[in-house]
Amino acid sequence: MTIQTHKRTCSLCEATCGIEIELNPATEEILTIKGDKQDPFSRGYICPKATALQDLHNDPDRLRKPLKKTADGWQEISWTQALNEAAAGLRRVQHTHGRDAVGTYLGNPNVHNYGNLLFGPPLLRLLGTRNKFSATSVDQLPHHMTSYYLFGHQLQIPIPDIDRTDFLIILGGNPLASNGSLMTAPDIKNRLKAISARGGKILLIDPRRSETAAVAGEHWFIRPGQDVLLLLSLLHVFTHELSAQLPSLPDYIDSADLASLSAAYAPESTAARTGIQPAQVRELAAQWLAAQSAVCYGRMGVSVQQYGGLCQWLIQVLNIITGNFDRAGGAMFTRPAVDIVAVTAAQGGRGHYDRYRSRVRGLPEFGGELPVAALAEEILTPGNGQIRAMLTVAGNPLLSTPNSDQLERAFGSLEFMVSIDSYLNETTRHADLILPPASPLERDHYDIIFNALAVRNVAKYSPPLFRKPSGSYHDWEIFLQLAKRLRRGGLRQRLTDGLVQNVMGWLKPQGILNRLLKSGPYKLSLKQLQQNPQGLDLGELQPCMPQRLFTRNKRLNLTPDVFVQALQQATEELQQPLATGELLLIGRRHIRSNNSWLHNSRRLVKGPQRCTLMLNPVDAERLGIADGGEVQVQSRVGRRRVTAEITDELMPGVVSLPHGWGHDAQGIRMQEAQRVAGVNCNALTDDQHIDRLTGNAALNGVPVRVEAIV
Ligand SMILES: Nc1nc2c(c(=O)[nH]1)N[C@H]1C(S)=C(S)[C@@H](COP(=O)(O)OP(=O)(O)OC[C@H]3O[C@@H](n4cnc5c(=O)[nH]c(N)nc54)[C@H](O)[C@@H]3O)O[C@H]1N2
Ligand SMILES: Nc1nc2c(c(=O)[nH]1)N[C@H]1C(S)=C(S)[C@@H](COP(=O)(O)OP(=O)(O)OC[C@H]3O[C@@H](n4cnc5c(=O)[nH]c(N)nc54)[C@H](O)[C@@H]3O)O[C@H]1N2
Ligand code: SF4
Ligand SMILES: [Mo]
Repeated sequence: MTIQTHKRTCSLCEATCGIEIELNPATEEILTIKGDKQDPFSRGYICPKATALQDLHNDPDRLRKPLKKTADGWQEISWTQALNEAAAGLRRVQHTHGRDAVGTYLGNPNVHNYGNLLFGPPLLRLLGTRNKFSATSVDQLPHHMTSYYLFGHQLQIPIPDIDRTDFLIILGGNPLASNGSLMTAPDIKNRLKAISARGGKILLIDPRRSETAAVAGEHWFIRPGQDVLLLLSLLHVFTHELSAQLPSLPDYIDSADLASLSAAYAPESTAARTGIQPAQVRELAAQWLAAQSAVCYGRMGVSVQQYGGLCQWLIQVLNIITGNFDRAGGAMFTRPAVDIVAVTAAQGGRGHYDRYRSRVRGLPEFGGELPVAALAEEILTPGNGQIRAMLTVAGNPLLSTPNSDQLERAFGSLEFMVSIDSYLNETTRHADLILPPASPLERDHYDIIFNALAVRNVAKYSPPLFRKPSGSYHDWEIFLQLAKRLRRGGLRQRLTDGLVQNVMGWLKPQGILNRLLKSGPYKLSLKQLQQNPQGLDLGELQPCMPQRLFTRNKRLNLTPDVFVQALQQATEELQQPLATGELLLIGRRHIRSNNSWLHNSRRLVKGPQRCTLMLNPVDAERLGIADGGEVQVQSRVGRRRVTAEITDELMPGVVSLPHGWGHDAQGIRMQEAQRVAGVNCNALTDDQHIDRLTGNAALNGVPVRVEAIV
């Protein structure tokens, strides 16, 4: 048997590992999936999820044909019928109730699919609705807002230069499980170990002593949702006690009075809420300044909480005032081969905030999207602009966004819904039509976004492994087909849209990618990348300031009004003592799971049930809960039964449940996931518990009551 080897990038998470797939070309059977040792970035590393690419491809539950919901259940229909009916249904709702009557949700995998990134926006523009939602507002929205206001572009996100830093401070990230986020860094474990090996240090601050604690030299517990106070106390110590030691700021940076902003937050005044002692805060500040280089990195734990926006802003303020901005070992920017920041800046995509608000709760838009915590109420509340139809693409908001029981009611009440997805799952079961794209191994791959978030400048192109079956469509082709049917406006508008779509359809994603590469900073071409299937290393991150500031006045203002005002508004709340006796729910990720959609792979879900409620022995004893016992968890909005797992990994007063589980809905078609089921933790998270500044959901730090079930 001849064996064929195919090099590719794993598209499942942000780490972008190089893989080598061995297959029998005659039967198209995949024999092995291994790490590609020649990939200069991932150096042979992969995690157990990489093999799931094969499971996804072969999964009998993966949809191959469009499905239509009928009185007799789901029926396979032709693509022509499916596309016609999908477009007609969306158009009908918009015609009757106005453009905003169609809502859209774009899920996480869109960002891992460059065809979707390139062809999605024109489709959304055609729909012309303000009710656009995405996974951004259960995730990294505070980073975009910080980058927009500090650096002038929502995508100009500072990356911790972990390969060169001497001191890494991690707040609320668990890269050993997640493989890193907004920090594309394959083989993260060895990259982190290298910090200690060269005499550097890692401090992890997290309510859970997570997997990452094992490679960090030090771990401190912090009470969920209180990071903003720790950051303000650090700012206080720097500006009130160590100001003489702070380096002077470069000319292009404007800084208002940071000392007065943090005046009320001496470490003594915040310790009771954070659980971190004043001496620890001072020690951290001193070490931060003493380190040759240092960088603070905050991720899901601090982004997706009540003060996520303030946290991400303060983290960058601290990186900047300690002299660790735009320099080796600090917070730096990439210069990717497809310079997405520059390209979108030229097209007016720097971002914007609060140009309009959501209809019911008045939450601000960011970059043309509304916070997804407001989605259900926009569907359920009657009135002008009410959402009556949905289009979801590569998303499972019923498992991923807060207060899912309410969202379930909302989706159940829609007049029409279309989902572009490979599975009949918790969300798509509400659709009238499910349009499934070809398999991930049947398309080519380039990481437009994650190359821009990586700890080195890299570029790699993967051709498709398999030819897609005739008559099937990639997502981008589905978008084009829908767009063709949705074109409207005057004759001129229709002609322009038609022309754009024809050119795009003719170029295909590859053609557009080639042009983007050629116009990028390294003047690469698709051909060059094809000649280097293992990927190209384009070097370490380079200083680029102030040239790469996208602010209008080309200056970096450390204290934009929006943040200062949000801090002032939070003052009273931040100075109140905490409610006692309350348990706070936080999330958790596992290396063998990926958000809501890899649970149909047996090899990933096998073993003991991982969807457990972790709690500390002290709380377990107080509540009479036994390890492995059943408990009821209740929040303001929902209630679920789950198995308890007692562990001192968790800080007392904190409980943790992973998200993405709860595959027990009626009528879904994911055999393996249904067998494992688990519990939907977002039935407990609260759509009203948000970061008021950004509108991001606060999925961490949700107050819950836990009782043993006897
Ligand atoms: N409580 C709690 N909730 C959370 C989080 C948390 O930490 N705690 N994390 C949040 C975060 S960070 C995120 S990003 C979201 C993720 O939540 P979502 O945005 O809902 O994304 P996924 O759960 O990854 O759902 C992916 C869906 O896309 C489909 N899919 C996969 N690949 C493709 C493709 O190429 N094309 C198409 N058309 N479909 C595809 C899958 O079948 C699946 O239905 O969850 C959020 N929810
Ligand atoms: N295996 C796997 N990998 C993934 C994913 C996955 O589902 N599975 N999802 C991918 C996605 S979409 C994303 S966005 C990334 C996320 O990447 P990470 O942010 O690294 O992921 P989490 O594991 O959610 O880490 C959040 C950490 O914050 C802690 N935490 C919770 N609340 C607080 C708090 O209030 N303060 C502080 N300081 N810490 C807190 C939690 O205990 C947890 O350790 O992972 C990506 N990679
Ligand atoms: S860490 Fe795992 S899931 Fe993520 S890209 Fe690498 S192999 Fe794929
Ligand atoms: Mo995410």
